[in-house]
Amino acid sequence: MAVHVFKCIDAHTCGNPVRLVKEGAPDLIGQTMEEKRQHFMRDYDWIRRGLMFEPRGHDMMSGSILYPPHKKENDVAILFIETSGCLPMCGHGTIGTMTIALEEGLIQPKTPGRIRLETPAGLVKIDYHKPKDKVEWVKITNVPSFMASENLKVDSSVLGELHFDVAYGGNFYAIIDEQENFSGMHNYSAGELVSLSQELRKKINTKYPGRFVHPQNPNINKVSHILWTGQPLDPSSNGRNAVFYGDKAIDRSPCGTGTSARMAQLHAKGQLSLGDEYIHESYIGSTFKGKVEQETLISGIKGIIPSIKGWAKVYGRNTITIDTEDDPYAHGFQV
Ligand code: PYC
Repeated sequence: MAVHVFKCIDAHTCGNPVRLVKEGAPDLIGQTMEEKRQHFMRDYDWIRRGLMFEPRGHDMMSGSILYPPHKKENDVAILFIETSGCLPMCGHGTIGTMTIALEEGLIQPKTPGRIRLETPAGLVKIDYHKPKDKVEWVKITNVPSFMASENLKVDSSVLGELHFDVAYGGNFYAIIDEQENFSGMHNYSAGELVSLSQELRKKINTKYPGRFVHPQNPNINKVSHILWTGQPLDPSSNGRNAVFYGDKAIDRSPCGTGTSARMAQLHAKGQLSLGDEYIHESYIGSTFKGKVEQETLISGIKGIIPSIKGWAKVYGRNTITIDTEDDPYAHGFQV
């Protein structure tokens, strides 16, 4: 078959896109969502590229596919498909997908107001508020998050030497705080941060090979995102960030896994305690409310269970075709 049809519902979470593929996705083999993620990446990555990259998507596009849960006590499982690949976990993607699924009646949670969601990174518990037909907010209780390495150094050909920490919040983040050679993300355009990040991510993974490996999932084994911090627009927020992901994207949302990594970093440095809230602003000023829900150990490493609360708006329905015989850009492109 040459013409593949995908029925999608589009939304944005605090400004960042989420395209849920409702029909047309492949059946996957695996006993867990991580095994299914591996199967998708091996055999069906063209679907991700076709739906996320230009001409059907764009540099910031991000999406998801829902699957039945693997354990009977859970409600649903999710695969993230993004310009950056199939992320183990995506916070804005989860908030957007749960909002779409609830508003469109695609899932019927066993306990109204709660969802047990299987992600490739592990079980994520969701609370949501849907007073009528619209979901007002979604709160994710995320996977265990932890500081992986502190005070590392990398040379930027533009900024000079930079100090950074690496923390995990569902993906590994190099967190670059304000310092002598970096005056904060609020002083840089998104384009500047993208080109700085492209160089730094490569250099960090080359300089520290094998250093950032999840203790329970060796498939998660490199810095995939750069989180630049800066001064919030609203003085009542606790921080602001620009998260670089994929090859060219700066998250328009405050980034769920990035906020989790940021809270784990601040907790490890003694700057955030159990029960503390953390209001995190995005590059465009939208906010997530984070909280340190629990202190925990991940294979002996001290960490936290963070939660992230945010909102999403559904805005479109798309029937997208990918004609793999007739369309030279069936599998998308990046410039
Ligand atoms: O919200 O976790 C997130 C995320 C990751 C990449 C883009 N957004």
